[in-house]
Amino acid sequence: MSVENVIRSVIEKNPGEREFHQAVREVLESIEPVMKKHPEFEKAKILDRIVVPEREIYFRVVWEDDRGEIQVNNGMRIQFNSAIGPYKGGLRFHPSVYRGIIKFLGFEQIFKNALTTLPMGGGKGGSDFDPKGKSDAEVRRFCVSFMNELYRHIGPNTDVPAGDIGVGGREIGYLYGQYRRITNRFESVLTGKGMNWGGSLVRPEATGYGAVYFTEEMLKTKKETIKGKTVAVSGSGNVAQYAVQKANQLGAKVVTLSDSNGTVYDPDGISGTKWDFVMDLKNVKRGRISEYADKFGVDYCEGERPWKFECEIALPCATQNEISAKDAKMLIDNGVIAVAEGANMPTEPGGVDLFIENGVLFGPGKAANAGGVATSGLEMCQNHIGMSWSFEETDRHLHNIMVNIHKQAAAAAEKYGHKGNYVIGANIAGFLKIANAMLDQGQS
Ligand code: NDP
Ligand code: 2IT
Repeated sequence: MSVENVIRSVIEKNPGEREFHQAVREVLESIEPVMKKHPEFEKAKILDRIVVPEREIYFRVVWEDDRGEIQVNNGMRIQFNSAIGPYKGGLRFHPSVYRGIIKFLGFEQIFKNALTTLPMGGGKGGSDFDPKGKSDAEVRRFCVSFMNELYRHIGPNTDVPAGDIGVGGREIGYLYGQYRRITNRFESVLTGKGMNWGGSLVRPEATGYGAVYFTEEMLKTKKETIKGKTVAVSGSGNVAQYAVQKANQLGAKVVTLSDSNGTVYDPDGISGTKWDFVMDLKNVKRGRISEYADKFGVDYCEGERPWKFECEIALPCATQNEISAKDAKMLIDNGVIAVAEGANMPTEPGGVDLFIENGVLFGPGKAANAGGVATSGLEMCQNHIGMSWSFEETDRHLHNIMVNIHKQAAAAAEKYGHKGNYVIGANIAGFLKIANAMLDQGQS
């Protein structure tokens, strides 16, 4: 089938899964020139195959809340593609989770993981469970119940989940504890583990740091650096927190953070003890970002995103579709020169087009936020050899991987006549690896 026909069939066969349609369209439209050059892919029906998950697992998660009431949530794991390694990708716990979100994330993960150069296939999972406002005991009971089903589908050489929205160190701990109890095995079945039980240094920092390293690589092509630049960051979770830290370390000034309720704007910069306050607020107290504005007497914009504020660099680190075409226009009018997606698919297609048409350096999620999963790959590698590397060594690996992803995306873009277009470049470079692996392995 032609690219347009495959997209049409995906829409027909997966009704109502808007985010999945969006992710498929973006990848497939940019690999059209590759398909023209490689008739063998069309003959082997690579496109028809790549848009269908190898396996989808749906289950019921029943748990008891602190009042003794029974609660029921959905649970899922979508094992999308294992042509280059065991399924690998995070778990998302958020009320918005349904099949279309996990499928879009799993599909993106295939190409992202291929770009890291590490042997990891693509998968994603999650639940519509909302950890917000739940006690630790409730979160633990939920995680135990979730793992009671998930454990039979995962394994160190089969499928290795990790964190995503709503799943951080606390949740990975409860999930891992239950896996170990049920299976009687201490093995590399999850990443993002605690440092005393098989975790890797730099994994908590990796996605945010990686997004900033990627930004630096893009800026280098224009003989620019992040030093002295004003940066707008969205979100205030794991990815946002460490994007802010690395941007600060490299001499930039971060003026915004947000959550699903609103945005704080601090023209003096979110650094030093202010950054420490955010870490405590979000990771220990589990409070709202508006408390930052109360504490430091800065502006809080209820119900708004950060994109109206002047900045040279924008790092969307919250969630999908958080930069509309209108937001992109505001950013461009205010002089943005680089946008790197710490989140998965945070920019709507109209926004992506505007950035590219206007010469803004635009790093798509599957390249710019690949540092997280890459460091998960490094965690698996350390688990397999039974050793752990220092912070500096792991960070050096992460940095090299981000430089390499930038190189691969830039080279593929140039080769196919779209110099500087990292969307096309990342999609083509990732796709070629997967398509060739699928071809080599026959009709899997
Ligand atoms: P966290 O749960 O730690 O933080 C998520 C942040 O985004 C919170 O500030 C949250 O606000 C905000 N947010 C979540 N959903 C929405 C929404 N619907 N509207 C507005 N704001 C929202 O997650 P992470 O930092 O881990 O993940 C952030 C993004 O980065 C996601 O897109 C994820 O897929 C992506 N990513 C994460 C990686 C990782 O290693 N963790 C790796 C690669 C990508 P609130 O508290 O109000 O919900
Ligand atoms: O979107 C992502 O790449 C992640 N949430 C991280 C996945 C992982 O396996 O570390």
